[in-house]
Amino acid sequence: MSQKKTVGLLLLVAVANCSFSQNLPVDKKATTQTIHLYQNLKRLSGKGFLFGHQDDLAYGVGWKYIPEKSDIKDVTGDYPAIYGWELGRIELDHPMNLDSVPFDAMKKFIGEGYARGGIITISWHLNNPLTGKTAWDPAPGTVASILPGGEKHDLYKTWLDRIAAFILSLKGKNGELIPVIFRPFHELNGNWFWWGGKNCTSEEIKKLYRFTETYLRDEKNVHNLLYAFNTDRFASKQIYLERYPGDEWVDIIGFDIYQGNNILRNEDFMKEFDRTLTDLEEIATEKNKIPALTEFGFVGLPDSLWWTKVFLKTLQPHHIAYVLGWRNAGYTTPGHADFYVPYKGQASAKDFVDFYNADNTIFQKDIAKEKIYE
Ligand code: BMA
Repeated sequence: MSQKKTVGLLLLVAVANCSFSQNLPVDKKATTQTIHLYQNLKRLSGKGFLFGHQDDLAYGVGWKYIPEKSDIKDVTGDYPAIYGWELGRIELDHPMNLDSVPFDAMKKFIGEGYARGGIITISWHLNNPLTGKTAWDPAPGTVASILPGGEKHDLYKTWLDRIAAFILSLKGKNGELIPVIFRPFHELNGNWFWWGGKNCTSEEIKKLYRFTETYLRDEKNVHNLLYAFNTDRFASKQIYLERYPGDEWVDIIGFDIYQGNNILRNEDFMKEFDRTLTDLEEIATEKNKIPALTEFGFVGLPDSLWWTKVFLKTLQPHHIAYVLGWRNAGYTTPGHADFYVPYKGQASAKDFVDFYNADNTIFQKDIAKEKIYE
């Protein structure tokens, strides 16, 4: 081959490599199914958005652990496309998480959702490693204490060992590892968690994010994770990016937003939601990341038309890959509603069916057709 031809061929390979690598997750050793999940999430972002629900198969309003039951299925006849789960307390080797979901049962539910062609995402409200209290104990110095050189660093590594063991135990029917969207240190711009806002510096949390990922990937050989970076509501793109660990550490970018707590009126919610979605999508385009609404909800769903007139109406012009409704804990104390998707007979259930039937919402039956792991 002439020198000219060789150079030409090398150039071609380099260009092909370069554009290909932009369509790969940040873990260079990600499993085949994880790569496919990433690429299909990207592909589907333009088409519609996947609907997800936290703890969907474990319990709902008025029930717990009934095989194949789901509040979403009771209302629509279909399961969600995304299943959210929570690992808080696994770090302590407890048999169940902070919401009393046994990890063994969770593993089974994860297998079921994956077998149906659904997607798994996992959050982690890990305890405070410095004080031994909960995730909501914002003691100063906690993040610094678990970074390399810190007094609780070795303890934190044992916690990550348990996370790794769980993630590596998730297998499909052919023994393949089940891909998981992992979103550690969520809502990190708020002040309520020990890893959040003013409770540590931006540099500290970025270091922690990078350490966590490096340890899981390079020490524990975990290669079935996509990494989701996620804030709470945010005031500007600049604020969103203050604690962002860097493009080479993140696959999915998202934020959490709730109506009911501090945004009461539909109009105010819609305005804020639309602006944050626009900001997120701009960042996602600039950085070539997948945008997602990593948690949302209107506590108790008092507005019977909320799904179509507020939520869908605002989402429609956007290109978010998925949305995750928070857990249906039920009526935790009499009269105190703690649920975010409708159950059968709930005031917004009928409207949720219209939402389900809209062209751009994707639930289980639709996602199964997409064969996202192939
Ligand atoms: C929070 C609430 C808590 C729960 C935690 C972890 O936002 O729903 O009740 O313990 O998530 O799932």
